[in-house]
Amino acid sequence: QTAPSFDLSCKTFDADIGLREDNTVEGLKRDIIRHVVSTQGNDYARPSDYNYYHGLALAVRDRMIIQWIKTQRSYYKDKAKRVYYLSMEYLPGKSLMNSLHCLGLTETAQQALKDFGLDLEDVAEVEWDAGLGNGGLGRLASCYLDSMATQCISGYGYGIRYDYGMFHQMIENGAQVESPDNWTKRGNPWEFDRARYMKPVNFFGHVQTWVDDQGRLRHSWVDTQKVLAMACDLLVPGFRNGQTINMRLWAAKSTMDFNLEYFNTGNYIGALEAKIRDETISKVLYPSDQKLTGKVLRLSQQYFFVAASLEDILRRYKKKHDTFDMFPEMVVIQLNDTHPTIAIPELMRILVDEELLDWDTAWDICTRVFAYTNHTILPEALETWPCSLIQRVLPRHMEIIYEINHRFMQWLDTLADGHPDPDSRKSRLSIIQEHPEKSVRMANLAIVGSFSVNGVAAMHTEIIKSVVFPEFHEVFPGRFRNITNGVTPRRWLNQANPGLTELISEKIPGNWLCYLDKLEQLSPHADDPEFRVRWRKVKRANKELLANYVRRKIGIECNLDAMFDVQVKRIHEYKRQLLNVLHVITLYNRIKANPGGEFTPRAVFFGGKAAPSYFMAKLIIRLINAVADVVNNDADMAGRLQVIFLPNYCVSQAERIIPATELSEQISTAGYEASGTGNMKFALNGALTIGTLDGANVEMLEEIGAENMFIFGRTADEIRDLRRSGYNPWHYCERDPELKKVLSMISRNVFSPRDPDLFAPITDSLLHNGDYYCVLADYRAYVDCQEQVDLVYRDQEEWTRRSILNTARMGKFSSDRSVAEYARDIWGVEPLACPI
Ligand code: IMP
Ligand code: B1N
Repeated sequence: QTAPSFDLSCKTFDADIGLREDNTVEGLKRDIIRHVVSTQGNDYARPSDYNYYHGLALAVRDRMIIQWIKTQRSYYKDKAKRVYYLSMEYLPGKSLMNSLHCLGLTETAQQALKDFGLDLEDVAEVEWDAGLGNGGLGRLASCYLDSMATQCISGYGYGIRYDYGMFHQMIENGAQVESPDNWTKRGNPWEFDRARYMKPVNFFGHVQTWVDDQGRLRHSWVDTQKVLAMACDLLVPGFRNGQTINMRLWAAKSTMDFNLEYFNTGNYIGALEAKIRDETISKVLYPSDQKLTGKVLRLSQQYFFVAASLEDILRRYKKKHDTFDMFPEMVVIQLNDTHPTIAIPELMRILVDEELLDWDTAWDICTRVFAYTNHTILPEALETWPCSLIQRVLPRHMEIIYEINHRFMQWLDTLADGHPDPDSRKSRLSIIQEHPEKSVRMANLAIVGSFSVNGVAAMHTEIIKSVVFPEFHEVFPGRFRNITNGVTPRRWLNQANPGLTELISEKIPGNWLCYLDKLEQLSPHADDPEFRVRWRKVKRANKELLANYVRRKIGIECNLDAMFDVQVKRIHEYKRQLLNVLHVITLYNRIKANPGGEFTPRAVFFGGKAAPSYFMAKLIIRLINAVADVVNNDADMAGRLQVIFLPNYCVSQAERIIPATELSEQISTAGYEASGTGNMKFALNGALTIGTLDGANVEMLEEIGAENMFIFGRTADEIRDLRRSGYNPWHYCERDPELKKVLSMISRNVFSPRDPDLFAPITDSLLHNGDYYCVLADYRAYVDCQEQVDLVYRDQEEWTRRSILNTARMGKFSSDRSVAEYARDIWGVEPLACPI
């Protein structure tokens, strides 16, 4: 191996900060070796890929921290308004390649590792995904941080540094098995622990009311139990713009370490037990997406990160301000769903109890600082917390919530809008719900306490305004708005699909990755047969890469000539993986019935995790694998139909799957998928979509055009009408022999020969329990639409033409556009002047 050489001639010196950056291959090599040897204590003659990964990551971080310092300083110099994004979840995935791309160091790193006899791709593979989120909501937060950094918006992400992220999924005998994701067990080179930012967070205790010597009524929260919040900073680089913003995650640390008394009383073991209990707060991410139960630990997590973040936000503000007059001009806090809503009473508590502002002034400040994003209308996902629970864990907050509600109810009384039944309206809008258990409705609290409420796609926002919160929309006109979600093209095109990026760059000059509307310039090339050939070649190469991965991971050989038909996302009844399975069985039956016939070959991929306690979702995984077993082992299917369940769907796996996909399945029951963001990633990478008129599919249709998408099924209104008029799934089954056959095969244990009735809960839910998500009602439309897909796929020229047009028309769905809309319409911030 090459010994590092020391070429001093190419150093740049940053006088301002006094740090040196050496971005030559030799400079990077020297830093890698330094970190492999000095930081990690290895003999650099025998390090592993992991050691090199770690060394390179630290060398990259060295460079990012310089940008970070400059960026943070510039906020102070420019007196920038700060945007705080509060989210319980983030899904950054792997950081190495993204950081290299952002810093413009990819080729340098490639060469540096090559000189050490290593391949950058292999080394990058070693990194463990940071999976601190469940799915779309967490990944959206990460895309938004990327766009804030890239567009020079003075943003910060705040969240929780879970020790265990999203569980690792394995499939054993067709069933999901979870194992803990100890993502930092080998260390995390990307983070800085800020042991000096240890903030105590209070829990339990009680409220003392007293009158101070100026005659003011005061409230003190006393006899609390304290847990310390330690800041861990993860750097988020912008794309080649010299900016790096901060994601600050809080880790719980016990105060016991600092409290010698506990040990001196002789209860050494007891004291350590208490320490472990305190530190469980940031131990693990709740793995249930969209269904929450009133668990003390979950509420504690929410308050823990909110309290620490708010204290940090106030500390930063107070550096430059003596009063709170300017607070709403300098600070805006975006609540990522209701999970951080306890921030509203917490800010009131600080302003009223600690800063001694009067209630009205404090409330005025609060309601000019908070903005709330709603991500779901599923009733089971709308958070409520029993008052008794809040009373116990956060007694002062419970009082404040009652006071907020009391004043809100009084304010409703002042509305002279001639409402026919103002009392029943009050009970619907109340922050407190009385039945079945007295509870706090977090969405109501978030709406009342924010100046802006936004949905995440046009259709979702309309549903919020007209179906879920119509009366709030009436009493707060102008508070509701839409910001359609987006995805970062840096990760989801440049990083995930270098082949396609290169091809696009040949046709579109300049920095189109940061101005994604420019993709429109591809449109004319859709008619160029030569370009189409090259477009297809890229897709084929990506399919090969995915096929190699599948072979490595699960030993299945994919048919490269088959259409790669993909549904990867959380397993949920409303997302209707079942509908897809019913189609697969239908294809199976058609091929069996006509073994000599001509069929468009398909490889149907599924991937996604089920919440560990979600029985139906786990059973759907078993059904997919059971069907795969039958299909993949039937000689008649060879070269025609394959079913592949890819275990452990996560961000880095998505980066492999999406570029290889030809058909993207976005088939949720209309009205239930708030937006979807996977839908955008697929179309951006040239997949054609089969989908319902749901979430952002509707806006994709507007951009891409109906002739270039496969839209089927009932609309949200039609679903509502169908239910209202008494939907009977039986009729659909009885009237449709193909459907009937598919369902009876499941019932007759064709897919569960050794486990009779295994799938009875599925057929029961479809046939006997009302088929809530209308799978059977949309079956025929879906199967017919899939026939259209097959036909078009046989015409590869036409398919490719549409594929190019899909990519060309996805410009709107860059998270840069979303973030620019948040900045303009909600945050009231302008992008800072970028240094580069
Ligand atoms: P914070 O904003 O206090 O969290 O500090 C983040 C970083 O910003 C610090 O590590 C400094 O690099 C920089 N910084 C903090 N305070 C100031 C200031 O008053 N002027 C300029 N830069 C600052
Ligand atoms: O948020 C995404 C949307 O694109 C998806 O359509 C939506 O389903 C998703 C509780 C959630 N909504 N709600 C959640 C996640 C975790 C949790 O504990 C709810 N996730 C979504 C981004 O807007």
